Amino acid sequence: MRTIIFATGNEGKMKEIREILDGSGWQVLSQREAGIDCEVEENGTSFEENALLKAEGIRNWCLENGIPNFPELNLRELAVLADDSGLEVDALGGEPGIYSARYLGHDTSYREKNAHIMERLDGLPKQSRTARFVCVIAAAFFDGHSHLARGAVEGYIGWEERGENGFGYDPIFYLFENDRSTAELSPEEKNAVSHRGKALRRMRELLEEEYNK
Ligand code: ITT
Repeated sequence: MRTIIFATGNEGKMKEIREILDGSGWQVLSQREAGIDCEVEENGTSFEENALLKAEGIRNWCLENGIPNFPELNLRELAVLADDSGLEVDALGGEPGIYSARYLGHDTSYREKNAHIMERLDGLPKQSRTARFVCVIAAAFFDGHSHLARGAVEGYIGWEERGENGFGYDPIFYLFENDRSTAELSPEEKNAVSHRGKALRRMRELLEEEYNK
């Protein structure tokens, strides 16, 4: 069976990744399940650069240390994937963008981050509150090559937090089609339209081509 190790420490992302790859027939391991104790510095200047830094950083760590909890895995049958994603708010010049996780500091709660973004948009009408979620997935293989896939979903920043699903900025990110926040969507509804769903479905096609070569 093909195995994918997902290089993320974010449980919200990991849950969605499993839902979207469900039925692929691939074994999907989180970095923690694989026993990989390595944190990669995200010092790139784009989602693409950071996704590649994470995937290649973990791939390189595995080349040196193996896969601690799965020593029997054949590295040639393995890909390391990483997701770099974030929220771009047009009225804020694209902020927080690649700094979404670090916005106002890593330890600041999303309740505060979300409140701060809504405060900065105070007084702006709906058409000036446009924003998008962006996700870039990188896949790093053990022979040194890699693939990238990008997905985005357009929406606007609402006036209040709504919904209990999802994570991070979901409660303030609303879709134009139905004026619902992505935290109000069921997991299936969010994955069908989301940046991560789009990027990961594209990456799944790339991996299938790769494996059928
Ligand atoms: P890893 O690097 O370990 O994967 P991270 O949370 O640091 O985890 P990123 O650097 O890619 O990941 O930061 C992405 C941030 O963007 C994330 O923490 C959320 O704040 C936000 N974000 C991304 N996708 C989101 C989504 O689907 N819903 C809500 N917020 C999202």
